[in-house]
Amino acid sequence: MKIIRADVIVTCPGRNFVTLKIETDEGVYGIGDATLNGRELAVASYLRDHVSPTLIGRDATRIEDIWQYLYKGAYWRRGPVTMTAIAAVDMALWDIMGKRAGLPLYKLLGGASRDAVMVYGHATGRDIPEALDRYAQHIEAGYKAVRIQCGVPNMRSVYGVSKGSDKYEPAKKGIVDEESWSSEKYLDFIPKLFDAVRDRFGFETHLLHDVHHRLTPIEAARLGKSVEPYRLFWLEDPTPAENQAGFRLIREHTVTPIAVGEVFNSIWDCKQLIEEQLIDYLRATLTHAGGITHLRRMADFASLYQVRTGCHGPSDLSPVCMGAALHFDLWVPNFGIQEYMGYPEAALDVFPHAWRFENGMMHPGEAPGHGVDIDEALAARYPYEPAYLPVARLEDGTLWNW
Ligand code: CS2
Ligand code: MG
Repeated sequence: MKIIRADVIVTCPGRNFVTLKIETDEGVYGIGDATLNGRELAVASYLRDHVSPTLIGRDATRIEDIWQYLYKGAYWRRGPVTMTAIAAVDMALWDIMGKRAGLPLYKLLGGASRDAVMVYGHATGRDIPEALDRYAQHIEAGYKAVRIQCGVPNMRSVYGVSKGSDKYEPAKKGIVDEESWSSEKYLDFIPKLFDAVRDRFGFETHLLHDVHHRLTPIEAARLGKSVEPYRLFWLEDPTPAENQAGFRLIREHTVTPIAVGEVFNSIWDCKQLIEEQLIDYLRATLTHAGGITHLRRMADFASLYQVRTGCHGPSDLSPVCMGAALHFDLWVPNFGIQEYMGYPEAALDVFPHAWRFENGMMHPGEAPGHGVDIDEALAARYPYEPAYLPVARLEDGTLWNW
């Protein structure tokens, strides 16, 4: 089964997505997500100019060999652009393999380890009352787990909170927004938010929160300790993880579970965090961590240390990634939870999909491959629109972690 084409489709149905479509001489094709929020065209070029030409004529069933070729053959290993491009190829090849075998992807991986996949949604509010109302809406929709993010008094803007009533979308079209940040104001406020959640809703639902890289290790330790009474499912990205050893300080002070890894793109980004059990959930997902072939190695390594998966799943990873990730989630033995933020209607139209949401759980469906397709004619009606993630500055103007 030879690869005869490998084309990149860039489309913007509500937001930008990059998709790789690989076609074979047996008429079977597969697609993979190559979306890197704010740097979409870098991955599109990496694929078009450097990867696709090397795929033509290769055996599409040699998934592992192609992965090794693209990883080692590039010489310049790792990094988000490279690993997102490799992930798109990998996802497309697994999709082809499933279609060729007439099997859903999860069966190729080893079959279902559970009946369905628990997901968490995003409740956001400009203040506590609004955030609690959104939390209530998620409970009514059947979610068993909800992430809550809230505006902080006397801070102009905060991660995870839309300025209007529309769904939160971090990338702003045409500009790099500048947000201001105060760790002091945040640290004083957040325990009040969780107290309000538990006071109104009790402990029936899993409560999650994303710090989004904003604290120093000792501040993260302080926050984790201060919120222990609220029994979070996880505190996410409490501090930037380049210094994996920094998480020892957090672990010394708190039993609040820690989730890290949406920005990771290889096992090397988290090897120490896992083997020293400095985290509880690994947030890496298929699109930015080298696809099925690499993420399952990361998950297997994590399982040795009782670290569970918690795949990243915002609206800036395409429905293709969501579909493939749900197959991965259904199979992976050390599953934790899957993020599901939902998509603009236009995106769901461009990407017909077999996955379904019901009562707080999702299932990838039984379609061969990953069960997601792309309507290329419809995709062409949504041209790319330059959009960038914000930056954050401390109130004195210091450039900070967004
Ligand atoms: C966030 C992401 O979902 C999350 O946990 O950290 O929404 C992140 O801000 C975006 O993926 C950045 O593009
Ligand atoms: Mg996050």
